[in-house]
Order: sequence, then structure tokens, then C-alpha cells
Amino acid sequence: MTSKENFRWGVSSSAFQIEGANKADGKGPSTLDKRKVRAGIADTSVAADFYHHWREDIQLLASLKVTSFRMSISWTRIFPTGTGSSNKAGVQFYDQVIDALLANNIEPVVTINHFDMPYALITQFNGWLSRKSVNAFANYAKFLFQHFGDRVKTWLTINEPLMVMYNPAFNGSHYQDDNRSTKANFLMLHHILLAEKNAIKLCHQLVVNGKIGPVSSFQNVYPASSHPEDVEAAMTAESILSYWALDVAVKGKYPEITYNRLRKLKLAPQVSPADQIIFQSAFPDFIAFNYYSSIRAEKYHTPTGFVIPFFDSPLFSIDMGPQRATKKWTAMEADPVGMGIAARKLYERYHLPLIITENGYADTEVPSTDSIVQDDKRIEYLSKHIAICEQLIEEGVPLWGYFIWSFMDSLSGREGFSKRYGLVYVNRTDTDLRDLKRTPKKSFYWYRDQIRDWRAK
Ligand code: BGP
Repeated sequence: MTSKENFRWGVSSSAFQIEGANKADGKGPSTLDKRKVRAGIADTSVAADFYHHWREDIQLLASLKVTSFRMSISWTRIFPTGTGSSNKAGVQFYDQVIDALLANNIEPVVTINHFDMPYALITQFNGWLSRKSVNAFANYAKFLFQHFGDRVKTWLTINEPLMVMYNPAFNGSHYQDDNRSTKANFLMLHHILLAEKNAIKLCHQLVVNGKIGPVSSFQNVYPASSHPEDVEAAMTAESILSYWALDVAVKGKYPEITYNRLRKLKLAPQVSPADQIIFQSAFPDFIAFNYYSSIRAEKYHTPTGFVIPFFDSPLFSIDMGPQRATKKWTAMEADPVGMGIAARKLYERYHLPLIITENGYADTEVPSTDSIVQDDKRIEYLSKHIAICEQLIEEGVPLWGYFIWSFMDSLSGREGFSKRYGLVYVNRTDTDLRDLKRTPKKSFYWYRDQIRDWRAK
């Protein structure tokens, strides 16, 4: 059962999006460091410079009164080439951050890998496309559990495996073969899911009282119409986008009907008897999911205009609405009720506690340097989603926590600092580093009060 007293109120981040210092103290390059960003967009070299500002940032976290901070560890700070011997300075950086969080009564919730794959593993053996990466990841995870497991008790495996699968810059195919086949992508995902299982098993073996779960980007896929063919297309899309990876994590197998359909199309990976043993070898303690908005699917038609790679498959097409025409990110279509629907689907399917590890609102905030960002739209978005959390708990869903994406402005997937999610404004633009000064936005104070009021209730 979830009790209000031990509910986690958190904010989220990931290493490549906040740390910067991408060559400091022996750090090796990751796929994200090597990515060629569009002209005028920030890269990982400075980001929000958390690497040099972590002391003051943790003070801000403490004044926000969050119970937990979701961060990720950069694989290549620990193992610069993905394998081999560990890099002392990188380990020390996270030791300091974790110790400072704990000293301020903030629980570190640590994602083992959040999109930044060691570049050396791409050049050596094509990264996740090779089974060798499963072993490399097991070594890395083992090191983290052995070294940090005395202090970090809540672990997240690999952020959003489906995103890794279809984003060539995350998975590294960008550097080898931009047009890698969908079949190869499913094989790559298969390896990620094997790696995830090993991490779950190792965490249970090595971390006393440790808890670990997968992190999914959960998307409700609504049918674009009530026409049965659209309804079925939406079911299939949801089964791939939202359940494919989670079913393996929680049930130890792919969703059968979807698997068989993909097998007919010669896309599904082979699951060998040895793989089956690994799939059944360990199970998570909870499910973490990232939730922003929902999407719509319709019966398959030949895609036109802007298509998110892989999202359109011969089994369904994604109804992209206005984005298809503009090729730009648009203000998010908020769907707070959808977050409740997502939690309900997940709980009724898997019967595990849930943590919402990302939920947030992006905007293009450019205030004058000293004024507070009046981010009322963000507050409106977040308050509607927090109300859903209350409802879920009242209805008996074991929801363990809610984390806002993100603590501070950080590198957005493809839009750098022109798309900001933070509760704290970071004074830089994509092209001008300015002074990187941190200024809490209106939503920061609002969230602090939400946490206080919730606890007082
Ligand atoms: C999630 C990622 C985060 C973050 C967020 C916002 O999928 O886990 O790392 O980037 O999306 O996405 P974006 O920055 O692309 O708008």
C-alpha cells in the first residue's frame, strides 16, 4: 500500500542532459557526445554544467523539499570505453553527489543508463546490436551495485528501451548505418532487454534491500476513430510501444499475439532457450514510467510528410496531427486523464507498484536575466497531473512516487535549450553560455508548497 507519508516527491534529470564537462577527468565519449547537433543547438559539452554546479544545485533541491532526486550515471565516466578498468575521478564525482544528496535527506534514485551509450562499444561491435553489449552492461551494472549499493537503494535499469531502439543517435546506428533495418532494431532491443534482466538479477544479489525496476515511456495509443480497423491498429501500436519491453521485464516474455504478427513480418527476434532462461531469471520490484501525453493510431497507410522513424510500421500508422505538417515540436497536448488510464492499464496488467519517473511541460522560456519565469502553463499542467496521482492512490493503486521532468533546464532531446522543462531556469541559450546562473521559476515555489501541503493533509 502507498501511504502519503512515504510517497516520493521528486524531480528528474539525466547525466548527458545536465552534466556537461563531457571530456573532464577521463570521461570517455558517449553516443550523445558524438552526435552532430543541428547548427544553433547546444551539445553535451556544457549542458547545464551540473558537473561544476552540483553543490549549489543540491542546495536548491534541499530548499525544494523533495524527498528524491532521479539522476543517471554516465557509463563513460565510470568506464571510459564501456569496459576495462574503472575511472577513479568519475566514480568520485558520483560519490560526492550521492553523499551530498543523502546528507540533505534526499534519496538518490539512479538510472543505470539514460540514452548515453559508450561510443567505443559502437565502434568495436555496433553497440546494442551485438550480444557483447549485454556482457559489457552486466559488468557496468555490477560495478555500480557493488560500489554505490550501500547508499543507493532505488535503481532504474535502462531508460525507455523503445526510444533507444528507434533513435539512431541514442543507439549509435547513426554512426554506422542510418538506415538500419527494423528487424535489426528489434534484435538490438532484444539485447537491451536481456541486459535489463541481468541488471535486475544482479541488483537483487548485490544490493541489500535494493529495489529495481524498468523505465518505460508509456504511451496510451488511442484509436484515431471508432472504426474497428483503427481500434485494432491502436491496440497493436500500444502493444509494441508500451508493452513489448515491459512484458519481458515483468512477465518474462513478449506479448504473444503481437510477437506472432511481427514474426510473420520477419521482424521479431528469435528467443533461444538460453534467452528464455534469462528472461525468466529475475523480475522487477516496481514499474517506473515516464508520461507526457498520448498519441493516436490509425489503420496502416503509406506515410506521408513527417514520420517519426519506426513509429509507422506496416501494422499501424501514427496520426501525428499538426506535427506532421509543421515538422516542429508543438505545445504539448496535455492529457492528465490519460496518465490515470496509463497507471490503471499498467497496474491491472502487472500488479506491481508504480512510480511516475517523468512528467513535465516544455516551453520556450527566455526571461530577462533577473526576473522570475512566470510559468503558469507549467503549473497548470503539473497540477492536473498531481490531482490524478491523488485519485490513483485513493482508488488503491500502489503509486510510490511522482517525479517532475525536470529539475532544471537541460538539453532537450533534439532542441537543446530552446525547449525548457525545468523548475529552475538556467541562464544560457543554445549559442550563448552567459553565466549559467540558476533561478527558480514560479513553478519551483509552487511545487515546494504542493509537497508541504500534501504532507500536512
Ligand atoms: C524522455 C526522456 C528524457 C527527456 C524527455 C523530454 O523521453 O527520458 O530524457 O528528454 O523525454 O523529451 P524531449 O527533451 O525530447 O522533449
